[in-house]
Amino acid sequence: MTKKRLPSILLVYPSCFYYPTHLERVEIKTSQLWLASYLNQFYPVTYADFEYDIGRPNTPTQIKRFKRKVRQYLEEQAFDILAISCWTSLSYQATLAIARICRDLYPDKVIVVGGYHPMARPEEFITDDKVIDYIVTREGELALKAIADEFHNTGRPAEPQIVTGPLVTEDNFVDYDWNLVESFYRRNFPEGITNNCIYLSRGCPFGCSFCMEPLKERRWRVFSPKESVDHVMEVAERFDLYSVAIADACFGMRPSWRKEFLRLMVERQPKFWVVFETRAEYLDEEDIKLLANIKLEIQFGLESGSPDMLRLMKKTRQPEKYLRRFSEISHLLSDHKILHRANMIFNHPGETPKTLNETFAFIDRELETENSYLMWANCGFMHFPGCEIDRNSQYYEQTFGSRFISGDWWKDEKNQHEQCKKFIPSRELDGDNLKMWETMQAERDARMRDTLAPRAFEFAARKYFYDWKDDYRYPNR
Ligand code: B12
Ligand code: SF4
Repeated sequence: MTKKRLPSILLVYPSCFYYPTHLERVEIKTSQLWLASYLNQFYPVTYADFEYDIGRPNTPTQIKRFKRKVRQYLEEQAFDILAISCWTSLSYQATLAIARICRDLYPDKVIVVGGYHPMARPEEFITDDKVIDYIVTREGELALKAIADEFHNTGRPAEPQIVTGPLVTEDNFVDYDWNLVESFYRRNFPEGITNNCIYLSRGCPFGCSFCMEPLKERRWRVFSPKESVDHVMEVAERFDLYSVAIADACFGMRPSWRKEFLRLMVERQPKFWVVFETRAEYLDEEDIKLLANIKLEIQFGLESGSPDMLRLMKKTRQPEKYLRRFSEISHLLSDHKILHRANMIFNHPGETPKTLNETFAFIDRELETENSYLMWANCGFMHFPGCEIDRNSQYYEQTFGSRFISGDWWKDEKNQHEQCKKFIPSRELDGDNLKMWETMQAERDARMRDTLAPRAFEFAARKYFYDWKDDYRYPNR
């Protein structure tokens, strides 16, 4: 009996169409690499990132050229299963374009898509020409393995199938296989990269209105503290990184894990910056004292300073306590000279002049602290499909007069970054009032800069607010 050749998987990050080129690109796509690392234990896997290797096209002519290059790439590449990661909705058009080119070239190859957009809108991948065979929602590891296991028996299914990816438990957590991105890395970043993101855990027990994470199973799963520290050290050393960002949906949820991880991390005395995002409830004074010993930036998805908005965002059931806790932790962090950042969302559905005033009153109170290490990252609401707001849009429309004016923007041939921001939060914040938050923020720009301690000011100018480099306080101007 002849032994069957193992099916090979080409895992592609498709790039985005109509997404401005000046906006940052993510150098190494962590979700795709982790997925590839799992599959590579069983099947030959190739990692490809078309955003870097081909480009991010913005005009019909550039898209034509992109498609030509994709065709050439697929003609030259040996594979049995094309696995496309439509990780964000921004990649919807590119995903379909690549799938169609592949189908045109190879009527018999299996095409699979997975990622957040297939989870938000699985039916949008079942097109009249039925080019895609499997649409995987949630986590991809076990579902893709099952498809590859059956490849020689089933080939292409007669009809497109929507598959719910089973939960990946800790037993199935694998180490990151950085060798899979080695040639991609050397080709695209000959001078190296400064930062890389890594996940140490999966799952989030919260249900924020604007986030898609709650569509997945919420169970928190994590590498052991020792393994986690090893992973952080390994990636930093391998790529000689300036910083490593832990990009977990919910970093440090279990206190015993967090304390052990932080202790071991500090013990290793990293020379690089460590960045993570968490909630103020997940830190205490003991952690903060310990963390003062390494180069660290902590981000908080604070989102709003208005109790009504925090309730609506489903960020917390006890907004007053949540805000108090943030203030306490932020002051402790500043006392220990630890850089931290509050990420804020303005104009979320239901936002009104009253809630904006509440948020800026909260910010004003925090801005009374001199020599602060707290930086503010203020952002307008971006509407992405798949979250609670998207599923309950009628509630927001009827209750607040919210208007989702850009419809299914991910299908439009227009600037996607602008389209996803076209949105009216409430009757009161329509027309000229739409930019009210930006005016209120501009009134505080100088204060947000001047209350920072010199080290925090310099850090913020280098990393986030480049125009601050012209300020007299910036060293060696
Ligand atoms: C980390 C993260 C980032 C990091 C990415 C770092 C990196 N190196 O890749 C950073 C901060 C850079 C980032 C940026 C952005 N992000 Co982001 N991010 C996340 C976050 C927190 C990840 C969650 C996580 O824990 N992943 C762990 C891994 C294991 O799970 P996973 O990513 O889901 O991957 C699994 C599945 O998706 C599936 N899968 C993925 N690909 C494929 C392919 C196939 C074939 C199959 C079968 C399965 C499959 O299997 C994977 C492994 O299990 C999520 C969710 C959140 N809470 O906010 C948002 C999220 C993904 N981001 C989102 C957005 C919108 C963005 C930005 C556009 C934001 C912006 N304003 O610029 C950019 C776009 C970046 C880009 N690539 O162009 C949205 C996407 C929503 C949507 N409908 O598109 C999310 C869901 C947040 C939200 N609003 O709900 N992000
Ligand atoms: S925003 Fe953060 S805390 Fe909220 S559901 Fe998403 S991952 Fe969880």
